[in-house]
Amino acid sequence: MKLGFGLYSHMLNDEHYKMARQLGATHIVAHLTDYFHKSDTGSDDQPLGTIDKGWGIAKETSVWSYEQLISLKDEMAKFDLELEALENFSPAFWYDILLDGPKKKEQFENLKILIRNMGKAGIPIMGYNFSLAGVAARTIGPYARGGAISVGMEGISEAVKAPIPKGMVWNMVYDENATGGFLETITHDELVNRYKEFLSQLLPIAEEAGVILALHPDDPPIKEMRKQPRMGYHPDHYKDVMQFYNSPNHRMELCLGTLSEMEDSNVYEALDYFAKNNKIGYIHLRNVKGKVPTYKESFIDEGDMDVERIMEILKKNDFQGVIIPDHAPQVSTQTPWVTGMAFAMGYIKAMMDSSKKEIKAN
Ligand SMILES: [Mn+2]
Repeated sequence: MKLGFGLYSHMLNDEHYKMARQLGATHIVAHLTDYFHKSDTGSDDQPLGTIDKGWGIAKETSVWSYEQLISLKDEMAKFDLELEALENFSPAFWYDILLDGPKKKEQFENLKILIRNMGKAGIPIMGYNFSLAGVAARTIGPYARGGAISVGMEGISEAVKAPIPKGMVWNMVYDENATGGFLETITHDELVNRYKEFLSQLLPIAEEAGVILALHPDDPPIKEMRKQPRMGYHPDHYKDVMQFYNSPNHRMELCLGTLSEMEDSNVYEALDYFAKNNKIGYIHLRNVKGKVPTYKESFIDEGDMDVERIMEILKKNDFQGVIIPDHAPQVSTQTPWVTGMAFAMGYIKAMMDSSKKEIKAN
């Protein structure tokens, strides 16, 4: 296993590459689309999206080019960092794939170009979340140790039930001028059909290009969010989803915090299953207390999940992929996000290093 670090698009620069390397990362997961309001929490370095009217505007007009990707990869290579994955398509690239709209065909062709560009640039994994509502309706508060600010859910709030306005998908606005009210509610079967079409269009290309498509589970994992179905809200649902198109290039962007939030879930059993069946693209690791609809994100060492046990399972299954810390509570300093992430990195690195040591009997 390898330690990575996720960087948001405004952090894709030398300063943050140095930071990631100094904190022990050898690999980077890069977001090329930012999806948050910096002002959310009064902290300039805190990428936490909590505003239900949307996290921002999807501005990209064309998919990321080979030149753009290779220069990104080369830039971080100067700091001994490998670009392991891109996380999230810009909603502007694929809103009509998610919504079954008129530009679907054109958008599939563009995503194919993107996957081929990634293959050519040698970027192994594309992470995404096939979801209409995306991450939504979380609350924010002093939930973690010592009153550190983190996110969570406090029951089924009005925000959970608020329908999605037209012109928005996956918590981002792709058309500022859209009118006509709200997205129509679709059935779970309809969502599954859209995802199956996505797989049948893109997986053959991904296989050819040597790129892994990695699906993030819906977060928060509840049956219905903003009047739209979720692909799944239990680890077993995602075992089935992986079988929609069983290919070594179809895997999970396995978010252990999300699995832990799921009702009646056993995160260890699920992790063992996905690891054993080679269904992990890369891992998001964070800790959490409680399960939906009432849970709080915690520091990595204080939640429900035993990180040492996570490492044992990964070691037993000889997991060779990358683990990145997911979100972390903010620590009260000048740089709340950086400090929170640095704490998570240190803890994960120690657990990882210790799991790699052979235990010798006397
Ligand atoms: Mn995650």
